[in-house]
Amino acid sequence: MIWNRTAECMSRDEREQLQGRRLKETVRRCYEKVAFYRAKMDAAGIAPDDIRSAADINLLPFTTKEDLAESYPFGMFAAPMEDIVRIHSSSGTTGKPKVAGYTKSDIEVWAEVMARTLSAAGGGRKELIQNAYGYGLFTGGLGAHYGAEKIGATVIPISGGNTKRQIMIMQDFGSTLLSCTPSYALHLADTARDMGVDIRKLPLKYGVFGAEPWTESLRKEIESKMGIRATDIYGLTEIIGPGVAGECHEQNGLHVYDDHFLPEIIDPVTLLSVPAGTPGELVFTSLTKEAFPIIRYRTRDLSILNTDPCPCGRTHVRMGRITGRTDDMLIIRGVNVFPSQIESVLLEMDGTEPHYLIVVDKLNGMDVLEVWVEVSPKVFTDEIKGLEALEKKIRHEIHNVLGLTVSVKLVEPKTIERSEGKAKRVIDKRPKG
Ligand code: DLL
Repeated sequence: MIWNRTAECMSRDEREQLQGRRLKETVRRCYEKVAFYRAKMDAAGIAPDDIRSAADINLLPFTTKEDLAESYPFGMFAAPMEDIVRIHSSSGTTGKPKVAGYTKSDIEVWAEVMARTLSAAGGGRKELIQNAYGYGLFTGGLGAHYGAEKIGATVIPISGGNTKRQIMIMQDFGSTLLSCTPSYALHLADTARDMGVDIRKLPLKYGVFGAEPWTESLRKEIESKMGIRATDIYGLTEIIGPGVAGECHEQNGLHVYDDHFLPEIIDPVTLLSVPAGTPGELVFTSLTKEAFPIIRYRTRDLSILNTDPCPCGRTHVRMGRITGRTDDMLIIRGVNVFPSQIESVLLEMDGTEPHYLIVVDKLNGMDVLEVWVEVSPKVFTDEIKGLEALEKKIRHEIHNVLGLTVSVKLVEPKTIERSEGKAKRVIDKRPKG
């Protein structure tokens, strides 16, 4: 279902006009209220009046994660604290967390884009939404919660974790839509199987999965294990949280809610904008946020934009699934490696489970990459010969994709730690610097 036909299906021209007007307001707000933007724009010789249309976005300087760290926690806020009704932050595994503030109007915008995302995924008033994104400072739980209420669905605010209870609730309440990270969805599916519950026979129909990178193969795996349609949802704390973009039933790219968030792709080396259809780093400018407006934010997420019309009728620009992050990219003996490339190989392989870990280290000055992968219980009980053949096959396939020789360690079922939120797939033990 299309939640807001006026906004989601307007003509490209109309939307560009709207983006232009909103961009002008945002730039003026930033310039007047945030010292950081005023200083940056002054240094670049740009005044708010120089911005006349959405195309003028190119004139503006970028904002980076480092800029946010310097203004931690509230330095980028453009509204007085008494107008800010909520604060969220990212987990901040590297350095200080990123902090976002919301006015009442920002919360309303967020609920709106989440309502669009959940509707696009299949959600409606009749759905029972088991929201297993974590509630708390993380944006996932409350973001999805407000969207679910806005569409009039029934929310089960179960949050992440307590996996067996999740399965019990799913059975007893008859949840029809599950929202969580894809890695947690997989863990839920496996736990259900161990409990003797066949999720495919339950009322569950839809999954709205995001907050971490996942591949098309993992989608297929989850869809078949759960008997659902799984769609991708993207977002980040700095822009609003979940709901910056979401997939529809076509499952062919995520509709970017570009009446609220203006996307660009840049070449991460030259920092120049590239046309739709060229892969690169995603950059977003918020168009309607009050408390924490943000201009040309470099996400470090790698994607591609697609302006072709979608058969669903929505006219938003679409972004491809995130293929990696500029800072996720491992450089192994000079070869660029994205964890998603390894995931795709593993998921195509018979005899392995979709649970893996990439361990990188330096041995005698050489980078070494080891892929740990769980084998399925059946294969594990096979003879050694079978295991050796499987290991060799994986090594060979990875070599085909990456052009790199890696070592493969087959591990027993259930030895790799399961995640209840964002999975950690890479352990880099190499000394920093
Ligand atoms: O993860 C917001 C979110 C919650 C999105 C629930 C979707 C669902 P952060 O914790 O700030 O916010 O992390 C943002 O997570 O820059 C990406 O690198 C990654 N990410 C988010 N969604 C996807 C996705 C939330 N669908 C960072 N595919 C982003 C790949 C994703 N990566």
